[in-house]
Amino acid sequence: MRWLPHASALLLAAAPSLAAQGGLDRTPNLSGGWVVQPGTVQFNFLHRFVRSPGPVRKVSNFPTFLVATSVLRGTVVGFNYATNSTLAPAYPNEWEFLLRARPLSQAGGFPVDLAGQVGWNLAADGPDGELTVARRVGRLRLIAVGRALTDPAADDLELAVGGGAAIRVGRYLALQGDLSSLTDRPAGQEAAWSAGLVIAIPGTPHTLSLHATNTNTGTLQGSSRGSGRTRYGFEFTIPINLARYFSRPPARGAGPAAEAPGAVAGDTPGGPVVQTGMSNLAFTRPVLEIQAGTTVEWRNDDAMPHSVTADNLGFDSGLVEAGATWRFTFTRPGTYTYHCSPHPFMRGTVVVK
Ligand code: CU1
Repeated sequence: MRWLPHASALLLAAAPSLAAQGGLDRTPNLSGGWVVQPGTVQFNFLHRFVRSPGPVRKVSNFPTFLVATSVLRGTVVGFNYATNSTLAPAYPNEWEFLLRARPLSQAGGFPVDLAGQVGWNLAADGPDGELTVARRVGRLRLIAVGRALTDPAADDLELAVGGGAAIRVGRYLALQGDLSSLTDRPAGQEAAWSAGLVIAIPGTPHTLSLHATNTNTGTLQGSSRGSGRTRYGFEFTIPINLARYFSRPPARGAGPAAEAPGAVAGDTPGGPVVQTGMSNLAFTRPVLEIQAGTTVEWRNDDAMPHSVTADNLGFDSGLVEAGATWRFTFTRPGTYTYHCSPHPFMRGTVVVK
C-alpha cells in the first residue's frame, strides 16, 4: 500500500500537473500526429456549441473527451468519447479507440514528422486510420492527412484528405486552420473546416483552443465531416504527469557522476558548442555524447521554467525561463547525470569523452 499516498497526491494535484503543449502545433480537426510522453496521461476536454434558430435559441453542446497515454516514446494509446454524436442515427454516444505512432520526426533529423493512426469507432462500427505528414518551416507548421473511414451507413470504406496550418505568434499563441473532406461526399455533407487560436497558458502545461468549425465530434470520423452549421468551441488540454509522483528522486552524490564533479563552467572561446534544450517537459536529447572541452547550450522551448541540475550538484543552471538559454562547458571526461529541479522526472545524461 505504499503507493496510496502517491495516488492521493495525484488526485489532489492532477489538474495543475504537467506535460505537452502540443496543442500549439496542430489544428482543431487535425491531430498533427501529436504523441504523449511516457508516464503522462493526457486528458483533453473539447466542447462545441450550436444555437438553434429563433425564437427558441436553444444552445446545444457537443463534448468530446480524450483520454490517452503512451507506453513507448513516440506513441499514443487512448480513446475519444463524444456524448452528442450525429455520426450514426440513434447512436449519440460515440466511442473511438485509437493507437498512434510517430516513427519519424523533424526533431529526430528527418525532413518531416510522419505519424500513423489506427482505430475503431463504435458508432461507425468499424475501423479507421490516418496518415499524417507535417513539416515545420520557421513559425509555420504545415499538416497534410489522408484518412480511411468506415462508412457509418454501409459496410465499406470512405477516403478523406485534408490539410491545415498552425502559425506560432510568439511563445504563447498560435493561429490555426484546416480544411478536409471525404473524396466522395454524401448529399448534405460539407467539407470540414475550422479556424481558431490556441493559447499556451504561461507557467502551466495547459493549452486552450478557441475555434469555429462545422464539425461535431473530435474523433477521426467526426472531424472529417462538415455539417451545415457553424459551431463555436474550446478545447482545454490537461496532461497529468504520473512520473512526477511515481519516479524516484535522483540520487545525489552517487554513481559515476560523483567521480567527475569538477567540471568548470564558462565558455571556452573557440570550443565546440552543442545545442539542445527542453520541450514538452523533457530534455530533447536525453543522452548527449561530447568531447571534453565542448560547451552544451540548453534552450527552454516550453512555456514554463526548467533547470539543468547535476544529480551530484556539480552544476546547476538555476531556473531557465521560457525561451532562455543556459550554457555549460564540460572539461573533464566522465558521465554526468542531471535533472530538472521543478520536474525531477526530467532526466538527462552527458557523456564526456
Ligand atoms: Cu522542468
